Amino acid sequence: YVPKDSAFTLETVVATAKRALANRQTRILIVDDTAATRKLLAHMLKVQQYQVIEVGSGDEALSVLEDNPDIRLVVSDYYMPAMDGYELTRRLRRQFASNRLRVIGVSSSNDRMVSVGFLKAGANDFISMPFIPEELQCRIASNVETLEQIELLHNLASRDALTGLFNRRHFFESAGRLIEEAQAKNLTSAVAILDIDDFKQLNDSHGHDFGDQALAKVARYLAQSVEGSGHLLARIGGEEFAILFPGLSAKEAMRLSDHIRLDISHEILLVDDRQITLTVSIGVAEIGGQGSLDQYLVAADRALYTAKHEGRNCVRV
Ligand code: GH3
Ligand code: MG
Ligand code: MG
Ligand code: MG
Repeated sequence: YVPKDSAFTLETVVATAKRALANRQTRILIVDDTAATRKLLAHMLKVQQYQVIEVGSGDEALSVLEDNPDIRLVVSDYYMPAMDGYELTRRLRRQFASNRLRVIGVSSSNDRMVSVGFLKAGANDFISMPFIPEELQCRIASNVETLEQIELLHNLASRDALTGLFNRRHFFESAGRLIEEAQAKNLTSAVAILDIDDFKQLNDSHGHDFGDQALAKVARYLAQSVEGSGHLLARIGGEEFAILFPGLSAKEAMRLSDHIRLDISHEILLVDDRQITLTVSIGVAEIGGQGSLDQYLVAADRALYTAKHEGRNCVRV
């Protein structure tokens, strides 16, 4: 079920991801000690609209990759004087999983074991030289497609189907890293749990589908309020959302949360041609010391309980 006219439905998320993938020019690194081969490979790929970087050794390849994390594919020669293609592939695999970086070996050796050596070292594919241009292009395209499919799946797995917001799984996966980054700068973070007030009543009076659409509207509204802020928003339960405020104190998070609360209470939501208003209650907790995210969420949940108890449509810490 996809709610009407929400900018954050799963369908639009998928469409946006696909468009982004189609527009992105995949960056490819070519590693070969022979300049002529390098140029030939680079030319064949550039005519296919790929962005190509060329280097002459394994060491250069490693340092270029370090500076260019957006390189997604490496085409490596086998025989090179200092570090051969197997060794480069093994080193790459220690740093980058196959779902992040594809490696394709190339060699003009007549020894068919070279392709086996590359695959054993962790390469995804192999091309014999002299290559047929179509074969090169097809193998590159197929590896790029695999990367794109992985990215699309990753995107889908981190989203909630009704609202298109990040889901609980993604929230827990990402929050830890954001909190640690803030801690490294000696900053606290804060977390808020938002729960729609009397939502059961809305379902009871208008039906579950109507409730779903209202939820999608609130989600869209929340997404707009955190857009570009660096705050992490997710739908963590039925009509519950969480926002992580990395690097903020509870006081700052409360101020922002109260803005959101007030704005939602003033917003007239158009659901199924009906105008409704909703309110939310919010519990905030500061993330300071060594506790786990779970513990802080429990604290935020307690604050939320207090907010509900003290009349709803308010923020408590
Ligand atoms: P309170 O102000 O105390 O939060 O009251 P409430 O009615 O919102 O709270 P309660 O937790 O008792 O009920 C939440 C309701 O939200 C129950 C459930 O039917 C509804 N709900 C949860 N997830 C969904 C959903 O995905 N779609 C719809 N339509 N309703 C949902
Ligand atoms: Mg060579
Ligand atoms: Mg609830
Ligand atoms: Mg509720």
